[in-house]
Amino acid sequence: MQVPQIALLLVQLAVMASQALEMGYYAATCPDAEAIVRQTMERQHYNDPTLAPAIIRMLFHDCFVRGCDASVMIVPTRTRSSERVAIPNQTLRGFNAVDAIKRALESACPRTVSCADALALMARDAVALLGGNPYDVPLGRRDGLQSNPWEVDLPPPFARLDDALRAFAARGFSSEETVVLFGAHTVGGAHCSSFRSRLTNPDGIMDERLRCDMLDTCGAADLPLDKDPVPFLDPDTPFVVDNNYYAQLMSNKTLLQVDQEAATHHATAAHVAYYAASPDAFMQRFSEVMAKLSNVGVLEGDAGEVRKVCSKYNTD
Ligand code: HEM
Ligand SMILES: *[C@@H]1O[C@H](CO)[C@@H](O)[C@H](O)[C@H]1NC(C)=O
Ligand SMILES: CC(=O)N[C@H]1CO[C@H](CO)[C@@H](O)[C@@H]1O
Repeated sequence: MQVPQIALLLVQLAVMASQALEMGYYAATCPDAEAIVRQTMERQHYNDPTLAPAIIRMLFHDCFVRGCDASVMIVPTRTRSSERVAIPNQTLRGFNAVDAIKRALESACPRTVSCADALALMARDAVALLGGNPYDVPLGRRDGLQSNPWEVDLPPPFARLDDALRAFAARGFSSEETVVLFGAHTVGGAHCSSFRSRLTNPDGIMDERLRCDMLDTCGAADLPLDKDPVPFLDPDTPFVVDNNYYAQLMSNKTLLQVDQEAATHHATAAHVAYYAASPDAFMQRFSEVMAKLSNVGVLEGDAGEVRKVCSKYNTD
């Protein structure tokens, strides 16, 4: 190879490297970024323990649609719709916490830390605040310039597991990794609307005692979202990342239909049984797969922008 070609190759490699997510990405431009996120998350967590689960879910909804680019945060305007108009968004929470953290980041280092990086860090801190294992989050994500309701193709709670597994495979997740991510349902709650049909039309699987309890809590009739009760997904330890979820699946005591199917499906049953029996393995894999989730389809380098306010593009 001729010298100029080698030089060109080296330049290309350097460009590629500079565009990959990296640890310490803000070391020079915003050295306190991670500490600011962590401290704000801690403060908010002590006021409202339901925030951390909501942030973990927000990361999932962001990363599965157009990649982890903060597209989930855009508020629709009169002239432009956004992902937040789509059905699954309607139970997302935690946007105020994102705004508060972004304000703190902006006052320390204006126009530097992307909303996508802020959410990835918030989710990591949420996992730790709920007792999960810490994990590294390489940074350098950019915020997207698109957010379209018609692109929100998240599986619904009554999806067939095969369809859900396909949706996860399309983003690079194996069946095992999908089972591990489902373990996030060891924290937080679900509106009755996401499982009421299992109460009123018994599927013969849901534990009868749980079904009767939930029928008491939820009622048989549909309610508007703001009136609909939100039982915990894991009522024993709703704010602890642990492997309880898998034992609940195996004893038919889980709320969401798609989760329940994982206990018996040929591609997932063995993983469910393994994680039900192996708490340490679950804790470790959960953090690893959350880290992987945080990197799905990220924008890097000069792509997109660094939003000033997470709910709006910098220019309309
Ligand atoms: C097939 C895949 C999935 C389906 C169908 C699904 C569905 C749901 C539904 C219906 C709820 C209740 C929302 C509400 O009514 O407020 C929920 C809650 C939740 N989901 Fe999932 N989910 C899936 C995968 C995931 C993944 C991969 C994660 C994260 C890694 C996740 C994290 C959460 C968390 C933490 C909550 C509790 C949220 C809160 O307390 O506000 N879910 N999910
Ligand atoms: C769960 O439900 C299935 C299907 O009805 C049944 O075969 C199984 O025995 C149940 N398991 C437990 C632990 O109740
Ligand atoms: C949390 C959130 O932004 N929810 C929105 C989801 O979409 C509906 C319908 O457009 C809005 O009314 C909600 O505000």
